[in-house]
Amino acid sequence: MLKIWGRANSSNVQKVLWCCDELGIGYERIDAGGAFGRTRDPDYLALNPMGLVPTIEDGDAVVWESNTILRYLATTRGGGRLYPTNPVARSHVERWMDWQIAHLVTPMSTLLFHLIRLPEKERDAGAAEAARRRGQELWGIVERQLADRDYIAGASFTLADICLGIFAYRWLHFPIERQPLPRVEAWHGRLAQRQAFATHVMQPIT
Ligand SMILES: N[C@@H](CCC(=O)N[C@@H](CS)C(=O)NCC(=O)O)C(=O)O
Repeated sequence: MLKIWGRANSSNVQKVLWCCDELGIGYERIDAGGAFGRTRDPDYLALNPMGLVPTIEDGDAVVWESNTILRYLATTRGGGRLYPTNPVARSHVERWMDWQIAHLVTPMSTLLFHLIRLPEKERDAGAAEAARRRGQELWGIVERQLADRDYIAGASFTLADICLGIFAYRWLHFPIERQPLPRVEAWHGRLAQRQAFATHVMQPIT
């Protein structure tokens, strides 16, 4: 049985849970990170030297970095429809996965911490506002990407939708001012029809 280490309110853990459900992969999830701790214990650090979640154990194989986990699961569990083997089609999926981790995560994390997660007296309204403005720019890029396609990388749902979809839910539910993004909202609506998104992502943001 696949073992997933990580608390269920983590965006990066949610990616893995969502992917498992899409591919029909059974798993055991073990709470770790945040208030659950465990990630600084020597046995956890031996699995993942960053001391972050998620980490998966698949038999003897240990994989960490959420987007790497998604690629591993799709590759080992017949997930070609989510992660095409054609190099050009694959590059369309991968570039958005990389874009999420290289660009989108920064303002989205700042918003999470400075609007929700930090105690109120530690929140920095200026940092939150700068992140909101950056987030608006980045989601504007996604809005334009969706001009001629239903999903991030083309006509069908892929790993790229998992990586960005979790953050779209947050962007659309953070208590912030947002310029309208009709295509992003329509795409989010399509994701919301998927059972795994409803189960793992459409949850209180904490
Ligand atoms: N790039 C890493 C980031 C992992 C990461 O930052 N995880 C956060 C949760 S989303 C974490 O472990 N935070 C510390 C904690 O939960 O204790 C990935 O995608 O897996």
